[in-house]
Amino acid sequence: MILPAFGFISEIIPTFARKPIFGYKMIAFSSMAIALLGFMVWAHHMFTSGMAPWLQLPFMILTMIIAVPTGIKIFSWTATLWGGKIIYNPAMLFAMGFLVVFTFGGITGIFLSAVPVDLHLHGTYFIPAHIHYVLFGGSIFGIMAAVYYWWPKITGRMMDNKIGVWHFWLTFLSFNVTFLPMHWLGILGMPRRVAQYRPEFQFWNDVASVASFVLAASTLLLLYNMANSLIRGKKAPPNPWNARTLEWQISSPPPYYNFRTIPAVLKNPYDFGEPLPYIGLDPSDKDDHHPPPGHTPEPAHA
Ligand code: HEM
Ligand code: HEM
Ligand SMILES: [Cu+2]
Repeated sequence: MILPAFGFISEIIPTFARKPIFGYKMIAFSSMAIALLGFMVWAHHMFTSGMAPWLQLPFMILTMIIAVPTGIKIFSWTATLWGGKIIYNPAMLFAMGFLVVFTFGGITGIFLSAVPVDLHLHGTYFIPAHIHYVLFGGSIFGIMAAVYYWWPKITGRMMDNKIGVWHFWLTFLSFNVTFLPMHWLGILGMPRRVAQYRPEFQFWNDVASVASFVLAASTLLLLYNMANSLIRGKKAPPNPWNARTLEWQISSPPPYYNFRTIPAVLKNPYDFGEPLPYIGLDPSDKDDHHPPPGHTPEPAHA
């Protein structure tokens, strides 16, 4: 569930930091390593189920090892941001929010991979806390970033930037107020999947409950933004973000046959700052769906 989000983030961060992605090969290699290692960690969900203790050890170590390729990606994305000319639009905000909350969820995952710690935390609210930091803060934040990024390409319409920024901040803040307290409720021993809890857990449950309604409601801003964009959104240019990958070198939405002639790719997709143009089109191709290559040197702020 997280691998597609990793792909979105690797596309979006270089575009809005206006920088080549840091460590392209290591990012690609670490995705393969995570995909492979992902098949070898399942028993970390069964540490308390009575499995043979000698079997716990390899699964504990394999689970800890998966944090290495994950860490390589996190550091590469952060290094891509470093010194970049960052454009804070909704797609980029969700991508950067992803970095913060997903990293947090990955770290609690490492806590849980340690068998002695898991014996204490399994079955408590620490698990829903981890779940939501990786699944909501990871997969869902990644999807949100991707929706804002590729929406103009898919629909041919722009979304409203201001509503998107509000959507991000409301989601990001209420997300943390909802799910952060679950960590300490869990450490104190509040069980998951039980509706009744001890009176000392009341306060943080109330806080989380109130924030959860704000979190759910913040999604209405996205739905409104989408509907509004479809009905009266500005027409999207071919390449509103000045991205360098191929899908942006064609009209929004792309014509049925995509490129009429096969474009010649002359440079790498993430080489921001390199002289344009970077794709060559057959000059005999008079299809006006294509933007002139290298036409827009200034980054878009919307
Ligand atoms: C560094 C990365 C990660 C590590 C080391 C890790 C480790 C763990 C461990 C050890 C557990 C079992 C806790 C228990 O039940 O006692 C757990 C639970 C869980 N993890 Fe992760 N995790 C990581 C990333 C992820 C990601 C990326 C996702 C999904 C996008 C995810 C989703 C879940 C879910 C849904 C559960 C709870 C399943 C359930 O009992 O309902 N984790 N994680
Ligand atoms: C407003 C948003 C959300 C709220 C308030 C919320 C709240 C909760 C709570 C309180 C639990 C624990 C229930 C219990 O153990 O008693 C839970 C479980 C869970 N949530 Fe969420 N959640 C939200 C969104 C999501 C999303 C977007 C995902 C996945 C992408 C997700 C995945 C899960 C999973 C896998 C469980 C474990 C279910 C189980 O115990 O069998 N949640 N959620
Ligand atoms: Cu797992």
